[in-house]
Amino acid sequence: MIKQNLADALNKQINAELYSAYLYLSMAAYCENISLKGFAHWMRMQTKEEVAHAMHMYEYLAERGGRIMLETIAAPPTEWESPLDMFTEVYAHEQKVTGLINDLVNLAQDERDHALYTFLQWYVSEQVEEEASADEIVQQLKLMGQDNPSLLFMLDRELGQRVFVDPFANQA
Ligand code: OFO
Repeated sequence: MIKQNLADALNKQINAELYSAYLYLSMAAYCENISLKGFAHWMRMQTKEEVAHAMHMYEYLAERGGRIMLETIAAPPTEWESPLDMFTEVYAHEQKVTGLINDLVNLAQDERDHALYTFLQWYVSEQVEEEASADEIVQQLKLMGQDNPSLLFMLDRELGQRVFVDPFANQA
């Protein structure tokens, strides 16, 4: 059975992953409103991914005999100045989540919970990808500059192609 302080920390992270889902869904809604349907699609796929991250932790905590405690999910912001402003926030948010995952890994190590430590390694690698994909889009938007509707339209089409692949599909 998992120690109580580790169960508490995992519950907090489940909440953080669900907040990420809520934040990205709010960003999707903003993009719908400014007619960037491809950006909105990308954000909805990201929302699904965050829910998958939360559910994977939920299932793990249940498997380890921990009590799952769902708490209030904070309200996300609803407006951004531009797609660049929004993706800059995505990047900053993912850096913050990386910090939270690293804190969890440190705690698992301190408590000598090797199973949890191993479980968390997937999230450590995932955060590298999460940061890289957000940063790539920030850089594209910066290169494009302000007031370049045709390039923005092209990026919107590209982001609209994103396909959600359940990262845990092959796990029971
Ligand atoms: Fe769950 O990786 Fe983003 O927040």
